[in-house]
Amino acid sequence: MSIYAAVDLGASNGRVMTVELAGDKLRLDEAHRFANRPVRAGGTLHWDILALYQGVLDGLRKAGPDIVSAGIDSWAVDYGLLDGAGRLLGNPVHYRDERTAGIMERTIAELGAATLYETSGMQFLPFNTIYQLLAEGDRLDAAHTLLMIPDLLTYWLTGSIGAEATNASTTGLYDVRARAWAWELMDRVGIPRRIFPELRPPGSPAGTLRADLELGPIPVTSVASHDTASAVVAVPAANERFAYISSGTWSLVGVELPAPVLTEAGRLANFTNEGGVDGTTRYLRNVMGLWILQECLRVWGGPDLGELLAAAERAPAFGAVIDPDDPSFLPPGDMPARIAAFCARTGQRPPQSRAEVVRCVLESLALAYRRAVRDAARLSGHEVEVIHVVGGGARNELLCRLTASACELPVLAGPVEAAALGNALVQARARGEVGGLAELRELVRRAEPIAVYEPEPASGRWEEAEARAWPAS
Ligand code: LFR
Repeated sequence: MSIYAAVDLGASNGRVMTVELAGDKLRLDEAHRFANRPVRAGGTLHWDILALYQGVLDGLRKAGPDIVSAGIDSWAVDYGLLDGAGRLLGNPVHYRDERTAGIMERTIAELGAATLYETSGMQFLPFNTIYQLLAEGDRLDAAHTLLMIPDLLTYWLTGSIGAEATNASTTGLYDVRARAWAWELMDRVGIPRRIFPELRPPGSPAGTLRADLELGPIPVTSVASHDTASAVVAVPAANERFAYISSGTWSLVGVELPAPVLTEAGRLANFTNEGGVDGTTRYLRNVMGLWILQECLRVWGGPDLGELLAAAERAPAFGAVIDPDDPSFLPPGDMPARIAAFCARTGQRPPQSRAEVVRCVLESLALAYRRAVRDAARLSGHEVEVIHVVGGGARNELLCRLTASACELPVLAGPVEAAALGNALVQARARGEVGGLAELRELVRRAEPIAVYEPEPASGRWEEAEARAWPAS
């Protein structure tokens, strides 16, 4: 029996889970959970990286001395910069900070969207690392090393420096076909090559815990450190013909492919090619996700989510719908007001009550999923028979039901802690305890409860609603 510690950092909280593997049995327990509270200081929105690191340390302590290894995954695109002595230069900035405003557009105007996409295969999101680095300006002069968030925390734990590949693939400075840093693209945009450490494939050793932590000489593994990559490892799929929705603050909606798809049609549909384990590609689109609902709850002063969802269930179906990916929903703020503004722009009566707002958000997400699943299948030629929903959103029964009906496909929901499971399974594999992706997925399928949602018969109402939120398409 082996116990792994999986550190999974999300946009609203971090978790340290222990995953026990004994033969073909898996057991998942939460050792520690802590809030991730971004801090606005001097007009810039930051991550509180030291609080996160402290949470990781507390969690590893609680996970206990019996763990055989540890690994960290987190959201993507964000980073810390180190000076030549390995000291952090400034607190990492949150990708939702507005310092990147206009930079993506300027870069596209200078280089052409096709050039950027051909190399990186990345969808165009204003916060991609490449645009954040361009926003740094001459602050980059002092930088010696760039470390993505999980690599930075790993460095503090072990002293070992490297760039884990699944997360590197989200920078926009990674050559998705060569699976290497895109040196020439860096030269063209003027980002110094010297700051990028050597790449590490997921599953690589990343040192052992420093002695001064007094946690024992536990090995750390560079897992699939982009949380979405880890979550997709733990999709309990029985065969390849599936789409996934990794559902948390974001919803990452797409298919798993053996190679990237770099077509113009895919670029125009804003599909991304992110690196996965075993050379797989996650061909997906970012859908704004439960973020919109989380921000509504914050603005409303934190009402009970269960009660609101029950009220949303009873609210009238197919009222107003929004395009969740409208740029107005990206920064933190008053989402109910922004939803009303979107409805006014598209000639719809805004939702009146909180329950109607929640219903509007969930139906709109289901519609965005329908569009993304269909686009993913069409653009890649990959057949989809079932949708796996993993992550916290798998708990949202109403959303899962709406998703099945909107997509006209069965939805299999679970596991909720997919990222932590995927994280631990890659560690187990690095120790030679388990085999290929199919075997990992079978372990999850046997161990974790999965809820099944069948679609309601097609009624034409989703098409009608889609035309209201996406009038141009
Ligand atoms: C999900 C996620 C997405 C990424 C977004 C920002 O947690 O990692 O995959 O696009 O966060 O980093």
